[in-house]
Amino acid sequence: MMSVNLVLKQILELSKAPNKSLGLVSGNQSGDADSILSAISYCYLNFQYQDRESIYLPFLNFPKDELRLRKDVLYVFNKYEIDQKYLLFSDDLASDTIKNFNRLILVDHNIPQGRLQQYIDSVPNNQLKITGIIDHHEDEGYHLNVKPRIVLKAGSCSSLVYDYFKSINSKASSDTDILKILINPLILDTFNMKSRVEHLDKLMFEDYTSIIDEDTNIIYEKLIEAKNDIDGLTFTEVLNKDYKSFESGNVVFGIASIVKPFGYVLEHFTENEINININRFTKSKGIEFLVIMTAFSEGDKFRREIGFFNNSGLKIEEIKDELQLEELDNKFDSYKQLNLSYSRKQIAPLIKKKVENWTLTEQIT
Ligand SMILES: [Mn+2]
Repeated sequence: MMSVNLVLKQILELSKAPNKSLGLVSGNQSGDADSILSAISYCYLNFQYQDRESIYLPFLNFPKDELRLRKDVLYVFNKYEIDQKYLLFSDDLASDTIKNFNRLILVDHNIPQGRLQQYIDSVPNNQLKITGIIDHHEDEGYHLNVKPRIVLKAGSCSSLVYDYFKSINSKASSDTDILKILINPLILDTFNMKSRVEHLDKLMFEDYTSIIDEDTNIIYEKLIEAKNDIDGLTFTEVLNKDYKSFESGNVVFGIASIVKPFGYVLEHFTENEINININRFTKSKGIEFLVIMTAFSEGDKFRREIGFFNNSGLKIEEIKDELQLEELDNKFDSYKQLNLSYSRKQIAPLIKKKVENWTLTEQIT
């Protein structure tokens, strides 16, 4: 067993002792590799290099049975023998265990999201207070006095987590076991250090590769292969794999990111199947409309597409030029997105601005 798993096990056991000061480290609701591995790394690094008295458990903000959709994360878990039984999931919010936690660190987002947010808003007298934030998304400007509060541009949030602990205790930088895990979200999020790479990511990459004796091209290939594997998933599972909802004024909408082009989706699922599942999905998520973004490679070219579903009122014309949209030849309201620099991080705020003044009447018509 690798030491990361041993530490996770030990942390979970310690959390059951009475009178412990307990904290959760939560990744964002999409629950991608960056979120999950940043949360795990935070808990591990805190225990090993900062403070054994305050116990932090990794919290994955989605139901446990949806972990199987993240095949890249499962690949890392298998490779380094990380056992999911030492992690908490959104299902645990309903249990008594969570009631004993009073501190919440957000990684890979800076305001609570999804089920965790619902828990905080709806459970009376819950003691969970946000005490720290480490994130690389747009700063929403809340919880300004928490410590740490690191919201910086970086290709991967995991770089910020590692850098934070390294600055507290330089011994962290010779911990091969955690570095082997941290290199995965970094090379996934930066497409093997080819895109969205910031200065800090470069420094972290140097640290990792100075002690990891593995070809990073091969690590990347294996991760992408696992991540892009959607065989055996239903269309709803494909949507759930990397999904986020956003709120703006009266409107809640969702954006699902998928790793295959619309052409592939239409080869694998019938039009009817897609329509029925999208209707169910939008109802179950309580959203007004759904945006599906696709990102994939064609030969050595990176491509993006975007589609709008149940978009009662969102005017594509208003965003068409900025995103450089070109209509795709299928029955859906879907486009090639020639402006490749816009990922979900930029598109969500753009759509939020367009829908923030919607009134109820406009939503209905
Ligand atoms: Mn991230």
